[in-house]
Amino acid sequence: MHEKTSEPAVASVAQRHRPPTVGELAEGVRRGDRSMLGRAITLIESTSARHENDAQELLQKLMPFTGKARRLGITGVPGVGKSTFIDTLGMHLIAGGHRVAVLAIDPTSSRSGGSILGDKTRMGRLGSEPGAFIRPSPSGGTLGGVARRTRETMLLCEAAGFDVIVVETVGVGQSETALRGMVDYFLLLLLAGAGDDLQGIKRGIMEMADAVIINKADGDNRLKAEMARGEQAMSLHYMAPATPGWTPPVTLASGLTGEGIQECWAEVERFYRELEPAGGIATRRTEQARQWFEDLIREELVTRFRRHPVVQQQRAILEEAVARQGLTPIRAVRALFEAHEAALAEALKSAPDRAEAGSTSSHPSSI
Ligand SMILES: Nc1nc2c(ncn2[C@@H]2O[C@H](COP(=O)(O)OP(=O)(O)OP(=O)(O)O)[C@@H](O)[C@H]2O)c(=O)[nH]1
Ligand SMILES: [Mg+2]
Repeated sequence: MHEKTSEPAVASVAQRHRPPTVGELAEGVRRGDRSMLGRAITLIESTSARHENDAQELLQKLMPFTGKARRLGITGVPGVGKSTFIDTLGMHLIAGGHRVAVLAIDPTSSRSGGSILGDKTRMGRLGSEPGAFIRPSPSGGTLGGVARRTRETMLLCEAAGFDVIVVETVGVGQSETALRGMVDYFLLLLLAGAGDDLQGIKRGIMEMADAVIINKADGDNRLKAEMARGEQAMSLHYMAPATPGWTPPVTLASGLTGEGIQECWAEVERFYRELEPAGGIATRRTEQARQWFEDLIREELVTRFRRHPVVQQQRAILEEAVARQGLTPIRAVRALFEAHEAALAEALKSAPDRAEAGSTSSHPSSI
């Protein structure tokens, strides 16, 4: 008797203290449980190699439930009003019955104050909506790493039933190129009268945009914004469109007053309406997945190569030879690869199963 009553209590205590299994996480995400989604993202973001298998198993389980969201990217220089814009757009979408997830790519972790705090305060309204989910990117890490986790986080959010994913990034470096590679529709926010150079907006970023929005078109800024619209439309006119068959609209908006936000969303809807039937979105996503695969191969190759003990040892010697003994870098690189290949061949001979020495899985505790 006594044992029977105490057993469930023990089990529930144990359950409370152990982390959820991959299966439980997958189930929780599918239910749209935001706290389970948060934990799932934390697992994906973990840089510890021992979490990697679980993270990938979780993703694999959830893959069939991904792909149904509208994927939007928003970029623009710091302070252009991205977060405020997303807050207002998000509220508009929630009112229309959508579920919105907002993510951020921020490889510039050293920015004082960090955009994490800023985004918390500037997406205040959206942040307290049950139909919304806001997740800043982890600070630090390489752009490739941050972008990879953002991409995987996006998939988790889709599996959790969010039907609009908005990713924000600061348009000052390479992060907007990474973002372009993971969204369907790419929005560039500009300020009127700041001058293209001042805004740090390069022609390359303009060329990636599916829509250009002159933001903060309120109060005294309105007239200037009208003029800027004409100028931007003119410069876009001479560029190849980012999406074949789609002419990027240039519109005015204010995240503060909400003016132009509805029109902006109407353009997004028109984009899908026009492109989806002809397979334009599917083609873009297939190409993005191919590119992602390609990027991961490159990343994995570099990581494995650099981590190999023979490479590490030989590299130091060869570096010295290049610096002090006039060895040409090309010959040094060849010597390094030959040493690596010889080590792999040797390992294969002595233990065929462990020929992958230096790989993530065979050295789980090495990072
Ligand atoms: N007048 C006006 N001010 C705005 C508007 N949108 C944002 N602001 C102000 O501009 C400042 C920056 O806004 P954010 O939304 O944080 O800009 P952001 O582009 O997300 O900034 P970072 O994340 O730091 O790159 C804040 O002081 C906002 O109150 C707008 O539509 N009109
Ligand atoms: Mg912001």
